[in-house]
Amino acid sequence: MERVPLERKVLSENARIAEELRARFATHHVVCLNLISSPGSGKTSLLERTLESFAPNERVAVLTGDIQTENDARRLARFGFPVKQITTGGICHLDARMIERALADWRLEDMDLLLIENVGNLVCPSSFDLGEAAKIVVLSVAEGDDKPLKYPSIFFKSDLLVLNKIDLLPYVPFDVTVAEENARTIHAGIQIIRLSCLTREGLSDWLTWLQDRRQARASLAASTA
Ligand SMILES: Nc1nc2c(ncn2[C@@H]2O[C@H](COP(=O)(O)OP(=O)(O)O)[C@@H](O)[C@H]2O)c(=O)[nH]1
Ligand SMILES: [Mg+2]
Repeated sequence: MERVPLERKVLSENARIAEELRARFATHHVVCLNLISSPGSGKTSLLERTLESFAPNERVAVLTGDIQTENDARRLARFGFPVKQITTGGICHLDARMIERALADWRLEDMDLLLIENVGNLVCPSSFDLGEAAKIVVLSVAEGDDKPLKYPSIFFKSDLLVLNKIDLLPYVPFDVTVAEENARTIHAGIQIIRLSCLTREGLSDWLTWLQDRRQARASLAASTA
C-alpha cells in the first residue's frame, strides 16, 4: 500500500539530482552516455573496444556499475583513462546520487565524454535518469529477438540499440530483421547498429555515432560561447 508513494518520492528525488547533473554536463560540454543491458550482453567489451580505439589525449572517463566486484573497472583501467567502479551492494541499478558521488573528485573540465556502464539489468536502470544525454541499450543475439517487446521501457527510452555478438548469428536462432522490427515497434526512431566486439565488425559505425554526438555537443558549445 505504501509502496507507490515511496517509489514516486525516490524517483522525483532522483530526477532532481539528475537535472543538476545534466546542467553541470551542459556547462562543461560533457556528453554523458548511459549504457544499459542484461548481464553479459557486452557493455564492458564495447567500452574496451571503444577505449582502445582512442588516442591517449582523448578527454574520456568511465563509470562502471555492478552489484559486486571491481572486475569491470580493472578491465577498463588498462587503457589509461580515468575509470571508477560504483559497487551498489545489491541495488539493481545506478541512480543519480551514485553518479554525483562518483564525480565528486573528478573535474568535468577535464573530460568531454563520460561513459557510464549501468548494472546489468534490462528493467530497473530504465527508471533512473542519470543526467545522461542519451541511453544506449545493448542487446546480444544470444538473448532472443523478442526482448524489445518483453522489456519495452528501455527500448522506448534509448536513442540507440547496439545489437552485439553478430559473430554468433550462424549458431543461434535469432532473426535480426525481427529484432529490429520489434525495437522499432516500441520506438520508431531508435537508431540501430549491428556489431561484434569479438571480430570488430560494425565497430566503426559505433565510433562514428559516438563522434557525431561529441561533435554535435562541441558545435552547440561553440554557438553559445
Ligand atoms: N562471441 C562474442 N562474445 C562477446 C562479444 N562481446 C562480448 N562477448 C563476451 O560476452 C561475455 C560478456 O561480456 P561483457 O562485456 O562482460 O558483458 P557485460 O556484462 O554486458 O559487461 C564475455 O565473455 C565477452 O567476451 C561478441 O561480440 N561476440
Ligand atoms: Mg560489465
